[in-house]
Amino acid sequence: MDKRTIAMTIAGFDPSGGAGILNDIKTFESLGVYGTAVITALTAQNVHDVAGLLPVDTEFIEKQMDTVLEGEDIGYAKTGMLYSPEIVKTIASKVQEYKLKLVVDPVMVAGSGGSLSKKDFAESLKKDLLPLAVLTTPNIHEAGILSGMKIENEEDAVEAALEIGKYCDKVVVTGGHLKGSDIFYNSSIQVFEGELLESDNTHGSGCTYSSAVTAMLSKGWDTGSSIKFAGKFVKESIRHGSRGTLNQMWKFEDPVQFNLKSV
Ligand code: PXL
Repeated sequence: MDKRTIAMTIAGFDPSGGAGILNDIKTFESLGVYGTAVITALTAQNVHDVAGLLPVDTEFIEKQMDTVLEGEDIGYAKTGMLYSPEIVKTIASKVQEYKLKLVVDPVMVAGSGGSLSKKDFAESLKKDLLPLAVLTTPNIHEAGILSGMKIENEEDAVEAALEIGKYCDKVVVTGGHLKGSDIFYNSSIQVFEGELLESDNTHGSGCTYSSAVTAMLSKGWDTGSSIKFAGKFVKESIRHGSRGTLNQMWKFEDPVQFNLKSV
């Protein structure tokens, strides 16, 4: 049997299991990708509240990356919660050192509304990390902050994607908070129509989305197909979930078949 593709998530730890690194690993695993995980911060939280946050010191983040990357051949990595400009800069230097192909999920706030980032974080992402990334996956709140624009409809989301596209090669503004369509910028704009689900079951949906895109890219899919697939995958995991997108994911009989059938 061929060895499975290995990907890396660089993100925060949500002990309630719904978001962050645990979500990323479950998503990778369910799509047949072996996940490695570098932790940037511990949090104490549940779906209602972020009660505590403890960033990992940057030297120890470097040590985690060096130790894993010296031993494994890893092409794609994704970032989630990076918390501070110092952590952003640390990751940027390691991405260059190891020539990682990077997907940036610009996490700033938890689904519960609790902050997961420090002052000046968005500026640092734009300056230091987005220029190194192959793709960034903001929701409309994150796209609003990164673009400095107010996003109220799909036309606004297109403008924001174009603005963020000045910093990052490819951008997808995810549609979960608009009418459900994903706005993809890749030198020109494409709109991937989606349906909007009414659900409280969305804790971790951004993590599931960005991890699913990263998993498919690391399996060799092109970016357009990977984001179309991730859109469908996240909707199914919201539909089938409870208390978070991934709780029921293991009910999919055959994730590999799911992925072939659904794109
Ligand atoms: O969904 C964004 C997110 C990312 N990373 C961590 C989180 C959350 C949301 O709660 O806790 C660690």
